[in-house]
Amino acid sequence: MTLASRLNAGETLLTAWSGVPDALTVEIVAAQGFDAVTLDMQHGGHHEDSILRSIVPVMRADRHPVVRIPVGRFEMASRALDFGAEAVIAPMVNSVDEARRFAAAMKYPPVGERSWGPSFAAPRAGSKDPVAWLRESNAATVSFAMIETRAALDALDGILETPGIDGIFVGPADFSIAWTEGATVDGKLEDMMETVARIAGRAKAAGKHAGIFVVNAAMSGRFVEMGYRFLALGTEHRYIALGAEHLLAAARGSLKQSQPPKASGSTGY
Ligand code: 3PY
Ligand code: MG
Repeated sequence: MTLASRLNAGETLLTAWSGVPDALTVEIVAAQGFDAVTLDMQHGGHHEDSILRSIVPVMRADRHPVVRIPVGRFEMASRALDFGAEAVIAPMVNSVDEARRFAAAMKYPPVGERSWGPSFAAPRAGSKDPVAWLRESNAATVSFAMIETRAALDALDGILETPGIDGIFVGPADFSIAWTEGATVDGKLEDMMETVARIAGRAKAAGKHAGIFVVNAAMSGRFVEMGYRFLALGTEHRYIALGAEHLLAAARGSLKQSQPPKASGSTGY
C-alpha cells in the first residue's frame, strides 16, 4: 500500500523525523516501527546525496519515504520524487502562487509541470512500465503544503483548492511565533489550538489531508480528534536522548536497589 492510499483510506500514520544525513542512521530509525520516515532538508542536515541514499533503507524496511524540502526549493520536490519519495512537505507555503509552484513540481501534466525522469524511483519501486508510472504517479504521490504563518492561514482556502496540493501540514513552532508576533516559540501553545483544529476542519471540508508536527507525543490523540491523520514525531536527537534517559534511569534505579545496607557504625569487634 502507498502512503497516498493509506491516507485516502483514513488511516492515521506516524512518521519519524530524521535530520542526521546518513543512510546508516536512517536505517536504524526506519527499523523502529514508524509508518514513514521523513528526511528533513529544511532544518535537518539532509541534502541531495543523503536523500538519494537514505530512501533505500526506508523502502527496505517497508516504510514510506517522505522528504521535507528547504523553503522555496520546489525543483527539489521533483528530485525527491525521482529518488523515490512518496510524499514531499514544502515549508512556508504562504500564498496560492507558492502552492501552485509546489504543485507544478510535484505533478506530471496535465495537473503540473513535473519533468520526466524517475531514474531511481521506478527501479526502486520495481516498475518497468513508464506509461503506467506516468498514469499512476500523480495519485500515488502526496504534496503537503506547510501552514505555519498568518499569511498561510489567510490563504488557506486558496491553497487547499490548488490542483495538485494533496494536503496541508502544520508547523506549530513557526505558527506559535507568528501567533504571538514573535513573543515566544511553543508548538504546544494552548491559545492557538482552536485555530489548529479549524485548519484540520477546513482541510477535511476541502477533501484534503491534514498533517502536523507533534511536539508533545502525548497530544497525538488530541490532534487525531481534530482531524489530523499524518503525525510527525522527532528527531534523532530526541530518540537518542529519550533512549539514554530511559536506560540510565533503569540502571541507576537497579544500582540503588542492589546497594548493600548502610553500615550501622559498628566495627563488628
Ligand atoms: C514547525 O513546527 O515550525 C516545523 O516546521 C516542524 O518541523
Ligand atoms: Mg517550521
